[in-house]
Amino acid sequence: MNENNNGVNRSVINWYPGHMVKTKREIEQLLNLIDIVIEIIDARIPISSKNKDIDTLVKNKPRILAMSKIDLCDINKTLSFKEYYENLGYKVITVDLMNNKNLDKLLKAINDEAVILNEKRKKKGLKERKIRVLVLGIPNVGKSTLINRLVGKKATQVGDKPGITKKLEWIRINKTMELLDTPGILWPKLDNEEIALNLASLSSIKQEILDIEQIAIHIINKLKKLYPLNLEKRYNITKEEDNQEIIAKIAKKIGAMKNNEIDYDRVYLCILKDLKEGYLGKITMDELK
Ligand SMILES: Nc1nc2c(ncn2[C@@H]2O[C@H](COP(=O)(O)OP(=O)(O)OP(=O)(O)O)[C@@H](O)[C@H]2O)c(=O)[nH]1
Ligand SMILES: [Mg+2]
Repeated sequence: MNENNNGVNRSVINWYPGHMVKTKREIEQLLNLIDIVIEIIDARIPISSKNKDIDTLVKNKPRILAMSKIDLCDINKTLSFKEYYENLGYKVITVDLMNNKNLDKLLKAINDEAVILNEKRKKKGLKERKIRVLVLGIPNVGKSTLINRLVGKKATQVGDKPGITKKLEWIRINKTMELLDTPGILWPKLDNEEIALNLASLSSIKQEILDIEQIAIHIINKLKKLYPLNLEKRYNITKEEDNQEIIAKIAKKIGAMKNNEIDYDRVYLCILKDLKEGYLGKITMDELK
């Protein structure tokens, strides 16, 4: 069993799905229609889920950085990351899209931009028009969920796996606002193993791209380092135990045994599910240096 994260096969994660290339090209072509960009990152991995290519893509359009899933993150760390991004010049809003938390702040920020836009139009003698908002981010961060929340019904498909949204789609929110939903986009080379494993741990890349054992061990190692008490609480194991022992204990606890042998895949899947669904506590996997 691999106890560290060095075993990720670089050639496997050196990948770039064709639809992401297409999406980026289509966004570039539409950019002059856009008034404001909402970039969404996952508050549990605020560094790993930030696609730096988006800076180049959206140039100097007004931008809001939304940190999603704050119902699942370590909120004190999230506040430090919020400050970190604010110091870099971003307007940051943290949101919980399950409980509609801070959606009002997001709406206000968009409306403020709409006022500026229409004042400029008025001065030029032009009629008021709807503000056009581009929603961007890596897969599975909640772009479509955000749009559904703002529109107040299921206007676009969502799901807990990457790649649910397949094409660009305009959605009218109300008389004054339209949002463009987009497929998640990543960068061409996932060459940072830590980041790749974080993304796989939280389903922003397909789990199958990496080895499930490595993802599960990565999660255990993270918890040992950052949240040992959560590990103890969920599985009754301590950070001193080695990973082989830990896997065996979890297997026993959840009954993942086949002919007296550990059903490893079931254990690994259980660890991933527990992390994603919050049974391992409210966690933030990235650290501020
Ligand atoms: N707990 C929690 N879950 C969320 C939140 N926002 C989104 N989700 C869940 O995250 C999953 C992904 O949401 P989507 O809206 O489909 O994500 P997306 O960014 O559109 O993903 P792609 O279309 O694949 O790029 C869904 O299962 C949502 O229910 C949130 O704030 N909190
Ligand atoms: Mg989507």
